[in-house]
Amino acid sequence: MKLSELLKYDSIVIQCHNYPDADTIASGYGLYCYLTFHGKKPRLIYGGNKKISKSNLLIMIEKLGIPIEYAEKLDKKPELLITADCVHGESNTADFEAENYAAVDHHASVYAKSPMYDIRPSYGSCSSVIAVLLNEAGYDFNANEKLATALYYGLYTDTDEMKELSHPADRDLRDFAKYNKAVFSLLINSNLSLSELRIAGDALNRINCNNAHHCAFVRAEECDPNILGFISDLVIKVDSVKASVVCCKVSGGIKFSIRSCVKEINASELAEFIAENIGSGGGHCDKAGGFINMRLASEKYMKIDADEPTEYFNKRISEYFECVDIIDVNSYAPDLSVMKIYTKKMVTLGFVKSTDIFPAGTSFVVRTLEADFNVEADDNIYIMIDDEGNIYPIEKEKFSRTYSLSDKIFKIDGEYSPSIISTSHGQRELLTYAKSCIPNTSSSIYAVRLDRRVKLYTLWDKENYMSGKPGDYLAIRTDDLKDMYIISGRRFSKIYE
Ligand SMILES: [Mn+2]
Repeated sequence: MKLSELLKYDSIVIQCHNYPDADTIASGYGLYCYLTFHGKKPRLIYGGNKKISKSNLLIMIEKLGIPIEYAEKLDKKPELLITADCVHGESNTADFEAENYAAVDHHASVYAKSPMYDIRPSYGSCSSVIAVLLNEAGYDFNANEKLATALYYGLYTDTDEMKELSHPADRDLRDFAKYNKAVFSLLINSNLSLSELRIAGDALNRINCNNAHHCAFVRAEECDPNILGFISDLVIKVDSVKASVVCCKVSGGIKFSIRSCVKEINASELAEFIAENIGSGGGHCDKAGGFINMRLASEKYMKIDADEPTEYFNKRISEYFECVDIIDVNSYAPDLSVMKIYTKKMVTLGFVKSTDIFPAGTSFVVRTLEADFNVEADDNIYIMIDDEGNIYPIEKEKFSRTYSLSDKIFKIDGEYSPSIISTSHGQRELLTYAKSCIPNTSSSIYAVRLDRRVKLYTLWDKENYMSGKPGDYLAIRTDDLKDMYIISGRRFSKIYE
């Protein structure tokens, strides 16, 4: 969605979710600032049966001058109702009638069907979605320090103090928001109330550790989700605990936080697995978080009790550990008789000579959907870019051997175009420097479709495994049977034949 689409309406109401948190307030405020800048007079409201009382939120509203109001009903049906960090129809969103509905959110929802809905479940916070939309609309949120502080704090609280950032847009907001440090420091030191500390204490008394997998599970009573990370960080320090999952009910569903301290358990993967089909999850290999949407769960006929979801979590955690094959290329003998040979299609790729961006010796970061990579500019180092925006470095000599220049246009068909970040020049698009190339010869692989989850330890990375899900492919290069990798089902059909 483009924010400018909202400007054709005059009577506009922006709605935050019930029991507002910092992320919904910041997101609503971002929309409010954009619309007022364009001469509109929107109202910023929230409903539900409880007014904001948490001290950090009261400070946020006061210090940042956020004109949010509590509304039980609307006197007049607005032309447009925009929900921020929630969607009309969800149980955490008070039901206000409007002629048209729009939404900006980062929670998977069954109600995501209108063209004016922009829902991005891979983002760690709705504030990051708003930051992207504002930038695209040419509105510089950093010119408004209060708004920049609100968005930064929204991201901070929704990603457990920036530990569960899942999308490059989250990292962009973390790195580039020009927030007020004094206000931010006041906010982060008013996050917990005494009653929440007691909830954490009670939850810790109920800790349940699965001895076979060394995975601890803790359920906290309904509370502000910022308590989850606090509990997880304590639990993971226990000697017999290798991974911890902590959850609590929030309005509309269940939020959870995961920690892992061993390479065999990838927290982000476990979060995705727990929320598969009924919500969203993600983060890093050691820290991750997720959300289960109760409406989605009931639509999929999953019986989960939001007040006592222990049974569901225990079942999912056991499945995560038990229904998986572990493959280590060093000891694995593939059965080639069940695999077929496929050839790679001749796709156009992009490449950038690193010294075309910066003088040799300069360090910079390349940010992609997957991760941030450190690169040092060097005449010998090229950066390859594939059609989905993934990058990898390659030496000049290997590049010349494998690829030929092409005059075809190279495009990225993905949700984030990689960027380069340096202390001296800030952030720029990597694509502005890219040229096109195609592989010299087409390579072939053996491949088989997976019907179980797989953890694959490859030749080139002994620390981290590649995860495969049913529907993905296990691939082996025909010229090197030790070179195995996993390709997603979608990508496989795109690049192999
Ligand atoms: Mn949020």
